Amino acid sequence: MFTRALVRPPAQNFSAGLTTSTLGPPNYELALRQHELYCQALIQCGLEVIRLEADERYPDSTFVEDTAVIIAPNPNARPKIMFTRPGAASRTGEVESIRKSLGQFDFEMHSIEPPGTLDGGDVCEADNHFFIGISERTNESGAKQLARVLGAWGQTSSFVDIRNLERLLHLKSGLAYLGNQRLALVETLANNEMFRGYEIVGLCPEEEYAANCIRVNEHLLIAAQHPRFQQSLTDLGYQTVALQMSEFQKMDGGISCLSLRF
Ligand code: CIR
Repeated sequence: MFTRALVRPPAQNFSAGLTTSTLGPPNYELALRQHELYCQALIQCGLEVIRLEADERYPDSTFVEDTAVIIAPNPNARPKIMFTRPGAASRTGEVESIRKSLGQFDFEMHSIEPPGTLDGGDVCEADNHFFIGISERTNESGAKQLARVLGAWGQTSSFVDIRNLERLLHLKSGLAYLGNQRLALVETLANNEMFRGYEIVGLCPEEEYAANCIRVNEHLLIAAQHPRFQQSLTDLGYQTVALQMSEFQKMDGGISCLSLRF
């Protein structure tokens, strides 16, 4: 069960962030509205939402997920946090203010050290197992550092190399854990041996963007306008909350990237 989420609204210079998308520049006002609705959805899921100030020094700083990996294996254990070292040079400075904000909580804290790089978007927790993407942003050193710490915490992990899968910025651009040994997967990942043993909810190519969804307690937050995926989830009994994400999609961001949940 999650009880809190940390978020940061987009800054006015949001459109100056990194992107590979060809959807055009985001509309700042609309991005703010979509962000607010995202926060409301988290509240609806029972979370306290901790809102940081927008930070113009870092146009991508609304994507807070990339700065940390939070692990709370069981409600009685002290939660743990691995601060990342984001793989894009323009984003490395984002970690410091997140570290400060989370300093108020009683976390056991670790950090990825050079030469390691790791983005939180490459880390998918599936109960006690973690899939760690090796990507353009997360290198082997970063992945190994996280795996080592996870091992010490009694968690297992495996690496998924996505460097040759062009359309995936991060592992979680194409993969989500839905609970109950079930994964949402885009086609390019669906046949990967790594995911054998899981029940797979596949996404058709036109709806790939929706693979980035999050289970928040009893709800599943998904990107709106992906009817086939939403219907599959409803048929499986999930309570979905569909959110407009168009302005974040233009900057390569998805549902998971906009919060750190713990
Ligand atoms: C970036 O390229 O870093 C941002 N424009 C998007 C980051 C999205 N984050 C995520 O998927 N976890």
